Amino acid sequence: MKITTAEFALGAAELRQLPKDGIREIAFLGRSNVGKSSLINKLCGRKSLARTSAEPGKTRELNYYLINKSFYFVDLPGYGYAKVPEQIRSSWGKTIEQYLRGRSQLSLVVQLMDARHEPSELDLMMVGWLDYFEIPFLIALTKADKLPASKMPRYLEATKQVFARYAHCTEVVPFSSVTGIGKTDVVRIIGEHLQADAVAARTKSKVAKTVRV
Ligand SMILES: Nc1nc2c(ncn2[C@@H]2O[C@H](COP(=O)(O)OP(=O)(O)OP(=O)(O)O)[C@@H](O)[C@H]2O)c(=O)[nH]1
Ligand SMILES: [Mg+2]
Repeated sequence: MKITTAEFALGAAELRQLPKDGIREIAFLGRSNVGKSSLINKLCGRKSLARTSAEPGKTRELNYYLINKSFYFVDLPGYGYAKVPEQIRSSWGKTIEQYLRGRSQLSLVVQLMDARHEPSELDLMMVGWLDYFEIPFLIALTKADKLPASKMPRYLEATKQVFARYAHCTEVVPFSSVTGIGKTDVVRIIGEHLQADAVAARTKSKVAKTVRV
């Protein structure tokens, strides 16, 4: 798959504002400032499609981008930003949880983690939760440009081992929105998921027709 077009579609503060068009979605999840918006921009080859900032907590809505006029990228609000008041934090949590659990058109979650640090407790909670609810996810290790290249192979091996126990973790990919490392892999994996979903949907509709006859 190649990403040829990307356009902002809408920003939703509440779930009732989400699109009702049934188009497939790829959601980007991770703590505040981990690089979600930068990763979306890099995948789309655009500098400022998704707003990025050195100040954490920038993305506060679920921001939808229509890709190739056929599926959405959903930039989710980051979690774990301490300066956000507790009340808002818990309502964000609820919104994200409801979105992830209830969104039938969700095809894949791209879970971002900082390549320089061990996964945080919140990261591991999130991943365990995705796995429990059988939501397929890909792990993108962001800011990989800040990790010395000589350390990368061993680090990647160790990280893959940590996540091997999650049945719904498809792959672990180092990523950098500065150098573009990992871009081809992430786009390929997303394309494969969308393809598999399309095949599953066709099979389902054939079965439904057969049953009806
Ligand atoms: N060196 C380096 N910096 C990065 C990379 N990705 C993001 N950054 C920087 O990290 C900061 C946060 O990036 P964002 O893309 O805004 O992060 P976010 O996850 O969308 O943050 P929130 O919207 O607050 O949840 C910015 O200063 C980016 O320039 C990367 O791959 N390498
Ligand atoms: Mg953002």
